[in-house]
Amino acid sequence: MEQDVNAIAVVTLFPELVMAVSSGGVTGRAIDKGIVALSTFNPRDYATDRHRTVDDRPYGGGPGMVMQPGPLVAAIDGAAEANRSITSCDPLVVYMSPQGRQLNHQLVIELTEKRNLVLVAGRYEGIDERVVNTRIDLEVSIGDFVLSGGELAAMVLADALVRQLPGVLGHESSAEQDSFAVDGLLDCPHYTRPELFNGQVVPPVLLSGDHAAIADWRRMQSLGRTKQRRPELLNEVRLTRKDQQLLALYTNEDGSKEPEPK
Ligand code: 9D3
Repeated sequence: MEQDVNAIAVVTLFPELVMAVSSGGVTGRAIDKGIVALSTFNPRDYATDRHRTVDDRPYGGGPGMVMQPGPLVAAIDGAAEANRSITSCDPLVVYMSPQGRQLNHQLVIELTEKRNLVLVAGRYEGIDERVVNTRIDLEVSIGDFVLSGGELAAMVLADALVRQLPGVLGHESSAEQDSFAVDGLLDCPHYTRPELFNGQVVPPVLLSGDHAAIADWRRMQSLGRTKQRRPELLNEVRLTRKDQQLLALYTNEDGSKEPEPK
């Protein structure tokens, strides 16, 4: 039995869409390294009728179709058991759903604790509520906008999760360096060569070689941009006196200074 593997199984009618996560990038490398096992389970493979039906009309009428409980539960149970044989852990079954708890960094971190994850991606109008009642531990939404199904949401969650697992990122870009992980602030601006591009120069401090001044400038940019763009995030952050000084010195992107609070 393998140790230290995180098994993520996605229950989906569109497995080829979900497996795009495994080709390339940080998540692809994590799979190649054996840190994560990603698999898909298709309810259609568990359908028992001649046409492999997985959806039916909603009781009570109305538009669209609903995923039938039979093939879906069989696929979820198959996924949970396959993950158990990889991890020896009990599953957490997550339904990607517009009615779910909205995904954020905190929830991603919570889910990295679960070695056996089954992500259920719905299609049509959704899944039969009795599947939610009997199989789903948690419902997760990725935000207040309408997708065509749960697959992209499951991929978003899988990507965010995998990059937090130990050994996935090199220390040059460790997960702790991420925006929202460095005490909940937005990232600072980045520059690379050339020094002059389309009439715009690189902020001189970044060319100064003064590492303390560079760190201060980056911190100031993070603080200032967070205050400008996502002020609500600052309510969750404890600012040092130095932070408050840097924030007071911050100049907006339009060159104007922050208006002083009255
Ligand atoms: C237009 C259909 N809507 C009728 C009022 C309901 C609806 C059903 C199925 C809306 C979206 C979906 C498919 N979405 C997901 O499966 C989904 C989702 C999303 O749409 N937004 C944010 N997070 C998620 S997680 C899964």
